Amino acid sequence: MTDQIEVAELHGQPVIKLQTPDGAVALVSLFGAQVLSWTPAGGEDRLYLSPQAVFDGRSAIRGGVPVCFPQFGDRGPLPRHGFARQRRWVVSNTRAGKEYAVATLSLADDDETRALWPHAFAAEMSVAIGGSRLDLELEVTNTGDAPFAFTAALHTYLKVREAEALRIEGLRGLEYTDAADGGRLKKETGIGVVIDDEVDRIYHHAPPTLLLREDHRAMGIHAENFPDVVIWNPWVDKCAAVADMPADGFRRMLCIEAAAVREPVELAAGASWWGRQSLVAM
Ligand code: TA6
Repeated sequence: MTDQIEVAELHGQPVIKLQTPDGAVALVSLFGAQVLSWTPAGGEDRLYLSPQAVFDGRSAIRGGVPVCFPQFGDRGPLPRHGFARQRRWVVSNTRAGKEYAVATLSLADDDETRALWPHAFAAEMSVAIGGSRLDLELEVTNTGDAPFAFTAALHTYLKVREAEALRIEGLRGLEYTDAADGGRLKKETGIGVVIDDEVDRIYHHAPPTLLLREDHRAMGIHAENFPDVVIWNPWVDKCAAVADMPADGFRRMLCIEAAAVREPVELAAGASWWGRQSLVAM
């Protein structure tokens, strides 16, 4: 590795630490290929990591950017959000330059994954930082000889100053599935989505760029090849029922997830798919 990329530990779990000369830093857990922390140059950590997150190398880690693959949520027979977030990935590539640092982690099928999901695959998660940007890319290749389908998401937990005081722009006019209201299909009418109750929505055919506005700061969120965007905040009651989050944790987080959920991705033998989410701190 380079002096900008090193192996470190967080709560006893191995992480890759990426740094750039301008002061940007990210921590990526090998468990789940999960970004746990991202501080843009000259800024503060913009990802939420629950102070009650469990780091036992088995449980899903609450916060950062969990990789949901090959199943989003409960939309299928697999464990919730698939198995990728609870597998140990390996570092397959690292690169760094004056303005960037990037690490790629890989996961392939093995006896355990095939027992859950009988397909041969290779997944790569690339994490790049530099300046005010975080670029995340998930690539999936069908390494078997039969087609398969999957759903996926980058389940990004953004750290917010006060959930009730933010606004998400760019979703007006979109259809969404309201998972907090029995999965009803609705249409977004608000200019900006605000959080003042439980929100668990899958917006379809999302535009490539959204803006999260907060008091005195903002975040640009750009997605490619992920047609859906999931907005999630558990609010008071659901948050109280989440064991690895403090009771007031919902005030400090908002998930804005780049997702491919409504239409599963179909991959022919030998074919690859990739999806990307970029965050730009402002
Ligand atoms: O992406 C939103 C969601 O599917 C919610 O329904 C919510 O329960 C959340 O993910 C967290 O899931 P988890 O399995 O990590 O507790």
